[in-house]
Amino acid sequence: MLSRQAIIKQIIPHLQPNKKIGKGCADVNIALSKYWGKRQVELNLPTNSSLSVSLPGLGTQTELSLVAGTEHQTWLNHQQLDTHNPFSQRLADYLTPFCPAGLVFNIRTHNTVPTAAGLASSASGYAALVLALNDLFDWQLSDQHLSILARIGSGSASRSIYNGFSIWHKGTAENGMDSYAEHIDQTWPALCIGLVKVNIEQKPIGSTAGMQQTVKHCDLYQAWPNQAERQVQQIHQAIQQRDFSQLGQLTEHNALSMHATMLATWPPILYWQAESIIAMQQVWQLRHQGIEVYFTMDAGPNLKLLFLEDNKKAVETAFDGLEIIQPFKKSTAT
Ligand code: 2P0
Repeated sequence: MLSRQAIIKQIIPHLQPNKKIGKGCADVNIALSKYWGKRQVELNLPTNSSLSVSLPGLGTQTELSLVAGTEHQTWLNHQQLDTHNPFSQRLADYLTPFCPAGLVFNIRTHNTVPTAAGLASSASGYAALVLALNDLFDWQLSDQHLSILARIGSGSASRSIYNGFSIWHKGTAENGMDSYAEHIDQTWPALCIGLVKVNIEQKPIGSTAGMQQTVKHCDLYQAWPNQAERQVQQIHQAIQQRDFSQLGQLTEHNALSMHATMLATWPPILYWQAESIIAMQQVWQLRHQGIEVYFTMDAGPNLKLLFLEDNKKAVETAFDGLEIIQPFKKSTAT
């Protein structure tokens, strides 16, 4: 099996910094067709391709520098983290192969993702980190290579190298060199994403462990990779044709199918809360009334709604305190 270190060595040309501080920033992304399951854990190689849209303004900004020392130093949102903190340890493990001998990284990272929004910051976090490394060392890597390095940090980060829509090809190679995301050259100014914040408490199980459990202990999981692969293609087509009904239906079906595999694993995994189900029923009720709105959900209880600008008022009225983002419109805040 190939190690992370071996792959990183293949991609990066050298370890001589070109400047004092390297900077990177990246947005979070919402998968419209989800990544759920790894065929190889060390390199985060997925069992299926996935497709996402990024949320401008919600993400991570990271600055990196090299200093003399023995342990990397991490600041998250202006607070220095203990080196034993799980966040700093995961970061340190990731960064070690990029570190010239005798030096350590000073990492200052700032999340602009409101924690209450239930959005995964590992996607924007590892993408911003890779962009900061590329800047610090002036490697001038291709987008594909940047995406591979981000994927090794966190699978969904492979998609956060880009703005807008992106597709992460699962690839088949053992070394994962064909498992990277690519930008989809399409915009959709009327597309709205609404963030329904149900609960911000700790998840019952992290997504990395949740995926592993589902792959190992769920008979229904066998059907998932084929369905996901098909839906990635169908969603891509719906985006190209600006067919919102297709996009919404496929996205909601994809999310519910992923959650069905979690429920059918043992012990079961359920990220939903009672309020999540109430929100789903509200969505279905709105559709019944002729307002086209769909939802998707990730490894948490919050819903992300999809609708078009024409229905913004109606959806806002139905969901109190909804945060709305229009990924392809210049001014996204509402
Ligand atoms: C996704 N999720 O496609 C799916 C849908 C959650 C549900 O990617 O282990 O943090 O770091 O590769 O990327 C969350 O998992 O997992 C995720 P790792 P990651 O967005």
